[in-house]
Amino acid sequence: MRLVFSLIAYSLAPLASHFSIVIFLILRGLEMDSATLQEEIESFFESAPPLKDSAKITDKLNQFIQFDSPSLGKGRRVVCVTSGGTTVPLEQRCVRYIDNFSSGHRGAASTEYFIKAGYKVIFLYRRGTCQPYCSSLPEDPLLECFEVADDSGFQVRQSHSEAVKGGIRNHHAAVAGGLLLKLPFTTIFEYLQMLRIIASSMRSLERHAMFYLAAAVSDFYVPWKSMAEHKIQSASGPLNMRLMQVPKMLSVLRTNWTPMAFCVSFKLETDTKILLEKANMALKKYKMHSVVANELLTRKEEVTVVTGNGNISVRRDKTRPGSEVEDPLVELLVNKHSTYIKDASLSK
Ligand code: 9Z3
Repeated sequence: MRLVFSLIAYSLAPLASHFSIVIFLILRGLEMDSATLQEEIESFFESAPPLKDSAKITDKLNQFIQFDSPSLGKGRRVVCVTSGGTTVPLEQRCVRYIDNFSSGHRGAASTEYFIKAGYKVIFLYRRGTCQPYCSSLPEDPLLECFEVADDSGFQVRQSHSEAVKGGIRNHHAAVAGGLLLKLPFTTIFEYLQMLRIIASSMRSLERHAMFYLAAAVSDFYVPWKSMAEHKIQSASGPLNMRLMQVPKMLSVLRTNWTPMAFCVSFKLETDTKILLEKANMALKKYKMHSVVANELLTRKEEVTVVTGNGNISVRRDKTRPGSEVEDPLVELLVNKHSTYIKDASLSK
């Protein structure tokens, strides 16, 4: 790529017309941009603490993707749903960290709708956040759903028995049926390393792969090597800290890791005035197929799906009690994914 840019640029430069100089500068700019991003990404991964169990995770992923589809799952669609916020540790033996807000509800609910629509789901989630098939359970299911029986065994409380039975049944069916693989992360380092491994295992699925990137990912981080090893001491006075920018992995995901996958990212803002403009920028800059724009306070009621062909507003059906915006949202994206797969077969 770099060579091509240089060749075109250098062959145009001698023309010395105004036009060729402009092209020359644009191409040089593009070349520099992609080279710098590549360097930033390499330096991020090199400086990250090695991911524990990466070989085990790769094995699990390969087994999951190949299960019931010996031809590397070409017929079956697989979606990677990311969910929850990443943490940014401030100390290597971490006592303090910066967090990104996300309860994990969007990711967990969407996972259930994707499975219903016939997808296999890789659920990459932040430890401790909402889980699929648990939305009807109380906050502390173990302590609130069970009671000690007379014979000193324990039983499900009558009031929660339907929710517990339904949750266990659906979760078991999804996992045993090879439709759900759950992988937990905590830090930004774990999240991005796992996303890269997942992308490389999904590459062979080509257009049948989808990314649904609902996790709230930190934009800033402290490089592992420049991070304090021990707990930062407050006796030293106010804390000055320089955070590096996390390189935007969305563009490498799209162009290098899984170039054929259908990619949906999310844009969260608290100021509605800039939301759609930012989502549009993300669509173009990272070459996403769709960007789901949502505002923090109304995110459970409505979202806007921003695409190259215009914006689509998606709302929760208020007339149905318990309805969720993820239901029509996933339906819309599944249809878009179908069109994307069909387009490839038409152009063959
Ligand atoms: C989202 O926008 C999600 O929809 C929410 C879901 C995190 C708001 P909950 O988990 O909330 O149901 O409580 N996720 C993406 C947020 C994000 O970090 N996006 C980046 C950005 O906006 C782009 S990758 O810059």
